Amino acid sequence: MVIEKSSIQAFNGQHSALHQKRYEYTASLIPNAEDVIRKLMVFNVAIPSWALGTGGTRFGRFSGSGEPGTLEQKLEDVGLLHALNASSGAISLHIPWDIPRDHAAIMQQAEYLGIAFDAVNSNTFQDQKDQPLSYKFGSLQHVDNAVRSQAVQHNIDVIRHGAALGSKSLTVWLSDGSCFPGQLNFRKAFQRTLEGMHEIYAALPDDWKLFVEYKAFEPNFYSMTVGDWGQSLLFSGKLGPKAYTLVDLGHHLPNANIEQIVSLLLMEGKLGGFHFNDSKYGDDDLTAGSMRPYQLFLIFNELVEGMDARGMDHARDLGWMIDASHNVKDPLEDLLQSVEALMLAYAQALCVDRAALTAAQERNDAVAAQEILQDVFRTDLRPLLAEARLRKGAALHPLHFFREKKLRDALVQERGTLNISTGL
Ligand SMILES: [Mn+2]
Repeated sequence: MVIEKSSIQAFNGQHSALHQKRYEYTASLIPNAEDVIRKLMVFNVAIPSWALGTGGTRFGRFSGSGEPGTLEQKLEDVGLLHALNASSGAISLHIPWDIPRDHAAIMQQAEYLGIAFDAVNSNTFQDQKDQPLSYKFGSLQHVDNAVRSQAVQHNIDVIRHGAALGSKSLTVWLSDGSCFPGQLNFRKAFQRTLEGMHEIYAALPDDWKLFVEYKAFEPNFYSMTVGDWGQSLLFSGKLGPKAYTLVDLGHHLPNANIEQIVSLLLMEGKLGGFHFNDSKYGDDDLTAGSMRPYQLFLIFNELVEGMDARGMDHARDLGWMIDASHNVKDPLEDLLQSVEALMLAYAQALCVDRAALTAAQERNDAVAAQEILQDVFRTDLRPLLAEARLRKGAALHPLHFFREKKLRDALVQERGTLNISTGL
């Protein structure tokens, strides 16, 4: 399904008078409003191919209707999101759930939709049909060299698929670890994993990055072989300059100070990218910004400060991805909400009075520092986001448009009710 530009323009026309009023007022409050809008216009968050269908838990999955059943349909869905918000111009593929059959055709479709291929993701946390050896006791950490080789080869295959599509990075998330004390020799598991990672690293094209994602627990409940940012940093440091740590917001123990982690990884030049989501308890895979919007803002505040300190390009130098699972919401509506929350947190971070904050820090003025941050956080910047969309020909209110035009009903009409998406 392709959204006609004229349909978006007509929708925007209906809402333009109110938007103009709100925008002018907001811009009058923000000294660098034009700069913020320019940066928002070039910022994109990659959509994971596995989040376009309804997700599930180990207890059940309640599939929706009109889900994308093929990679082509997944690209169409991302194209639809991007047409509405102008900020979802990339897709992050998961192999083997989304193996392209015809790379050239897929690239042509993506180009038509204005979609780039972000990081490709390998999967050694499940056994696939026809796979000779099992990952039940890990992949790269496995005591059996044959299992480790199989996992290495899979990652190299994923790189090949990505390279054929113009991807520039591989994300490796390992479920390796142990469920019981004594099950695993931690040091040997680390060393075996490192050895495998070296082989994968050696297969990276020159202009590629390897993202080492960590997770505190689940599916292993006693130890994870890449369990936290320190362990990930150890791996990425030992691997070399193309290896980076990837931060998934849901992969920490409760109350972790993620903004501080981000700041220090940036300082070391080892922050590679993000998986955005939100959580109340653990890896809950909820909509970004739905639980802790202030924390999301604080994370972006450190990102902007840290990237500016290193002269980095906000839009291009880090990998920005969503990693979420939509169990009860329409996946497309949920993704629109997530991207909006991320753009808002980014806009807020861009509006922080950096000089005033630094001055407050230098005089140990905790009260002023809090006021500076909370003043921005409590200012409604949504009109700046809408203005950035308007200037790019996207919808003033993507979610309203999606509902008003009954886009899910149209997808169900087109695809039927039984189409089930591959993914979590
Ligand atoms: Mn993730």
